[in-house]
Amino acid sequence: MSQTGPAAPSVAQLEQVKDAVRTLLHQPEYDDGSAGPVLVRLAWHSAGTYCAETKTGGSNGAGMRYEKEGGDPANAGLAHARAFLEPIKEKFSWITYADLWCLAAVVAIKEMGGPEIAWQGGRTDFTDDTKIPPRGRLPDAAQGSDHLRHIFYRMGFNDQEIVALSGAHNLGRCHSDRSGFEGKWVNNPTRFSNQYFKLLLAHDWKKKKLDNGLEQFVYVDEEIELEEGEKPEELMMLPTDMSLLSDPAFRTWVKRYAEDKDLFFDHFSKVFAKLLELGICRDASGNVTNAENVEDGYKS
Ligand code: ZEM
Repeated sequence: MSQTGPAAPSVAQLEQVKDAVRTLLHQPEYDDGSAGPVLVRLAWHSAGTYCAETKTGGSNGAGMRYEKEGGDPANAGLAHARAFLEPIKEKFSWITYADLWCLAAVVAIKEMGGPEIAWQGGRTDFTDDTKIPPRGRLPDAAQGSDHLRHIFYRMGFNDQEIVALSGAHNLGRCHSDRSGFEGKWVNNPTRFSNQYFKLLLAHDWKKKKLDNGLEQFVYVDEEIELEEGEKPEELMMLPTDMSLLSDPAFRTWVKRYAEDKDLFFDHFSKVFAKLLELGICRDASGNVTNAENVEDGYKS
C-alpha cells in the first residue's frame, strides 16, 4: 500500500508559519541585520545533496539535524539558521523540519525583494541517520567550471540553471569561521537583485590570498569618496563565481542576467522551486510518497 505524508495543512495554517518567518528575518544583531541569507543557504544545502542517478539525498528528511550531515564542514554555520527556526518549529509542531527549512527560504527570498517561488509541502523528517547520503556532494568553492558541472549535473541541472542558481550570491556573505572565505558579493547583501552578475562583469577582480591559504577574488572601489576614517569597501567573488565568467557557456547567461533582471528573477524562481523538489516523490495529486521509501530505503 502506498503511504503518504501527513495531511496537508490549511492555507491559514501555512500563512501563520510564513508570518512567523517574516517576523524572524529581522535580526539586528546578526550579520547584516537579517536571517534571510543563511536561511536560503540552509534550504540549498538541504536539497543540494541530491543524486539523480541513485535517487538519494535531496530536501526530504532534514538530515542536518544529525551529526553525520549537520557536522559536515560544508554545512558550517548552518546551525545558526536551524536555531533561528527552532521557535517556529516549537510553536507550529505540525510542520516538519524538512518543509520548514524550504518554506523559510521561499519566504526570505520574497521578503528580500526576490521573486515569488512555488512551494509544495509534504516532506517528512528522518527518524535516524541511515538515509543520509555520504559527505562530499556539495560544491567546493575553490574549484572551477568542470567541478560545478560535475556537482550540478548530478542533481539534474543544466548550464543555464547553474548560473541562475549562482545568482543567490546576491545574498549574504562568507564568514572566515565557516567556509574560510571572507566578505560579501554585493554592497547590499539583504536585497535580492541581479547585482552579482553586473559586478562580475563590471570589475577587474584581483586574486587575493587569505591568511588561511584560501584564494578569493576582490575588488576595491577606489573612485568612491570616503569620509575621514572610513575604509573602502571590498567586495569578493569565489573561484567558482569567477569560473562563470571564464567559461563561455556560463558567461552567456551571466551577461543575459546582468542585462535583464526580470529574466533572472523568472529563471531563478523556476530553478529554486526545482531545487527544493529534489528527492521528493509525489503522486498525481501532489502527495509525497517518500514515506514508503523511508521505510524501505530509497529505491535506486
Ligand atoms: Zn553559496 N556559498 N555556493 N549558494 N551561498 C556561500 C554562501 C552562500 C558556494 C559556496 O561555496 C558558498 C549556491 C551555490 C554555491 C548561498 C546560496 C547559494 C559561501 C560562504 C560559500 C563558500 C559560506 C560562509 O562562509 O558562511 C558554491 C561553491 C556554490 C556553487 C555554485 C546556491 C545554488 C545557492 C542558493 C540557491 C547564500 C544565500 C549564501 C550566504 C550565506 C550567509 O550566511 O550569508
